[in-house]
Amino acid sequence: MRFLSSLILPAALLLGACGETAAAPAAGGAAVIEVRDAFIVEPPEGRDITGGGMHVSVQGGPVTLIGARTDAAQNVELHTMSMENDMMQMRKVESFPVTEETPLVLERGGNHLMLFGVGPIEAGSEIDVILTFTDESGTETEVVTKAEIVLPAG
Ligand SMILES: [Cu+2]
Repeated sequence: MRFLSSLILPAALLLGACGETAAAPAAGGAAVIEVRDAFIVEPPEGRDITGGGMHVSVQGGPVTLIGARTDAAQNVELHTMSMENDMMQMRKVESFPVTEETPLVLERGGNHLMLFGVGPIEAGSEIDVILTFTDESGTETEVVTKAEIVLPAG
């Protein structure tokens, strides 16, 4: 029952945020997605590009993260980060898989969200980030999560 109780909180947040049961399983018992620890890094002074991350897990079948958006940014992309020729390279991708065995971790220095055209956001505040997933049947599900604005590392 410990796992079940961990699912209740995000669902309750969703209900409060938008009145939709976005994290609830679709008809037919589809996957249940849990998003936690979402964050967006406060952009440096004078910049409107920044990164963010979160932890996404799923029960009941694999899903695919195919997009993210927020009122706080004009555009949000999914990026990978890897070492190529001794250089850290970021690359835009169309999606990230999430399975029961392998949760999706978006983080600084790894796979991440990249936000462009970011409006004024301050460390310590929270913004809604809307994530779009598809399941194996192609059904789209939106999950709204609260992302904390955090200070740049170092
Ligand atoms: Cu990036």
